[in-house]
Amino acid sequence: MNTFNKRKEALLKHHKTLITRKNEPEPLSNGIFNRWKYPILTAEHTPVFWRYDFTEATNPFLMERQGINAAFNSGAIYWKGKYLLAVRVEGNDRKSFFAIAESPNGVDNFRFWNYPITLPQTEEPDTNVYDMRLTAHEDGWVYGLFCTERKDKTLPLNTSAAEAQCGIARTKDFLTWERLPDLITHSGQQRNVVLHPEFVDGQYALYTRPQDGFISVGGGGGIGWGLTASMENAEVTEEVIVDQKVYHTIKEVKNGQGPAPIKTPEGWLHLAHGVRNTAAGLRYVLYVFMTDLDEPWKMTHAPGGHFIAPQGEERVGDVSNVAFSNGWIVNDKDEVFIYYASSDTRMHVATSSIKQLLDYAMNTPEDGLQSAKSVFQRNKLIKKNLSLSMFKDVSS
Ligand code: M1P
Repeated sequence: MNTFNKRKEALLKHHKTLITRKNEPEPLSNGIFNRWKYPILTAEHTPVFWRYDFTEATNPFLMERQGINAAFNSGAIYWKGKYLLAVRVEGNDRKSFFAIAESPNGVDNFRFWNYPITLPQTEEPDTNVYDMRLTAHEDGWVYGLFCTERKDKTLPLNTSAAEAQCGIARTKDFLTWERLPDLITHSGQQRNVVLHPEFVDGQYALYTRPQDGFISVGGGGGIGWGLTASMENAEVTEEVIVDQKVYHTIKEVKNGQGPAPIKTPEGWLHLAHGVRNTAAGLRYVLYVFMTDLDEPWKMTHAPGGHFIAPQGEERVGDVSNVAFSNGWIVNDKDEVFIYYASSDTRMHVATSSIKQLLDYAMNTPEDGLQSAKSVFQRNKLIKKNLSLSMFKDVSS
């Protein structure tokens, strides 16, 4: 067998082994969610025919002609009994695009559809697109809201100056997408915009993230809320802040809504990311909060601290120390599949249930904002536990 054929066989075998690998829950959970052992998607999970030219005459060394760098921040939806992710796939050229990967059980065997999503352009082409949030809206469409990034033309000499806005597309089959005009808001830039699944006062409702600059939210920030009469020419004229950034918390620098919230009998359950600064750079963690069923812009529960933080190998990647989520799924058994990416590199899943998440959201103490209050909260727990017979041998 020649080198080309040997390499071909090895590549196909490796890929098949990877994408069919059975996943398993980590043996010990924190009772809130179960992490699963293997990343569910990586760059290596993308089809080999996206990366290699398999014609020997044009690629005698069987080189990877168009490499993929990462597969991360994925929108998610439960669709006709399948778990679908709208994955942010990033090529070696640093351009992201969206591709659908589907799994029969939500935890392994994710397969990319043959072609990535061909996203129609507006009059002003996107330089880069990423982080699609999928919302099955009660109007009958599935909307994909994402960040569209373009060069900041006001700073022509600064080759890093960019502008982020919210791009909007919609579909009924995930194959054909209708592109709508970008969202207009009266904030400088927007990222992490998410469509609420229901009409509110007869209007579409959006979670926003007003920001002054491309990376820094500046004096703005927080998870905002605004209404628009139509998604065909979406415009939010007024944003109120649902959840603001707060000094010396996990969301001190900025925060952003994760996926669309889940409706529960107790209120809307939200997943979000919070960012703080450290000597080693920014640290992104996930947190949970709840808002009122009738007034989803009003916070009702705010469990303190992080819900998921990057751990172990998750801590390292292209942008290290990042946990980010823009997709979760509730199936017909009220099981919740939390899809999160680590360090802008790969996708993971953690599983939970509506009951567990509500218990967590409603019974975790809020951030007391002071060390002394944290000690007070912890002492309450310790005292309660030490009154149990199981701890009778613990010396004081
Ligand atoms: O690199 C970490 C994340 O940074 C951005 O999130 P935010 O706008 O909240 O800072 C996004 O670019 C996101 O894709 C990325 O994971």
